[in-house]
Amino acid sequence: MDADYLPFHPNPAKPSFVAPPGAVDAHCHVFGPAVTFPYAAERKYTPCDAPKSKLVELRDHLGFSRNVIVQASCHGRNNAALLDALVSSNGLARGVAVIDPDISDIELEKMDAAGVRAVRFNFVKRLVDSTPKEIFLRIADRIAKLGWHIVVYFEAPDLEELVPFLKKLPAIVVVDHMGRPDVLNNPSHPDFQRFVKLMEDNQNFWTKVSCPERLTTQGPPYDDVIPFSRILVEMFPDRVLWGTDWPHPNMKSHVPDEGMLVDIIPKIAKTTELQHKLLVANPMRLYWPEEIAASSKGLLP
Ligand code: 0GY
Repeated sequence: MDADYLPFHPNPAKPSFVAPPGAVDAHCHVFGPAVTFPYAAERKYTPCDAPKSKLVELRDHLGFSRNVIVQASCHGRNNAALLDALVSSNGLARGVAVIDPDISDIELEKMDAAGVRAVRFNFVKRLVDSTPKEIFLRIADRIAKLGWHIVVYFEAPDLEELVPFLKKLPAIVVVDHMGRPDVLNNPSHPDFQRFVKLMEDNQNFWTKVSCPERLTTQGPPYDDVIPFSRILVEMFPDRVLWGTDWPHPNMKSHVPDEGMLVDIIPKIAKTTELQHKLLVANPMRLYWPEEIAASSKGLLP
């Protein structure tokens, strides 16, 4: 089965930036392999196989420790590849699943035991057919007792319409890729300012300062995206996450080098304190809170 976009980088650079110990890549995917985990019939693109073994190789190569693996639209609501990657991760990966509101309690508990900690609501029209908001609200209800959070993916022009719905969500809400600003506009543009205001007014909103490779219009090294990421890191230092977005589904303009993506981190988080929050403290609080609790009681080194 041929992928309909570029493959991931075969040989990414070793980054110059040394990530702090325990750094988390908080947005990445596993795809297939299709022979074991076939792609969804309703998918809008066919990805390149990107199995868990390759993700672990990349994590180690970049000097990171953990991954948050996000269910992508090409696997639909079948989370089998994600769950397989989580259970074989030795506790070093947590997951974001895509579920149906009628999923059984047993299924949900199995996902929780495997390491799922969130569900994803995808509003990007080129990726998914639209889901009625009532369905998303029912899903939010189903996950409440597990203490999971909600990851949302939308594009900047759609935010205005989504705000009333997003504000109803009774959990932490993590917005993928800074709400996908149009970086041809200045950060003072009303679309980006609407997103900043949402973060300012609602303490339960977090965001991933990720995906410069998708948002850029200039190409590597993505200098046109950096001001947007830096503003969010500096305004909301305790509510930002960072991820590679490996293996970069739907990239058609160029093949991102994850080593270069890591080297952008010190440009968007300028101090070691900001870097530690972005890469360690924040993702640990959201995805491995039990480890923080154990280490504060002296149960872990
Ligand atoms: C990403 C971005 C994309 C794809 C998906 O679920 C998906 O298929 O999220 C995209 O094409 O922008 O975060 O992987």
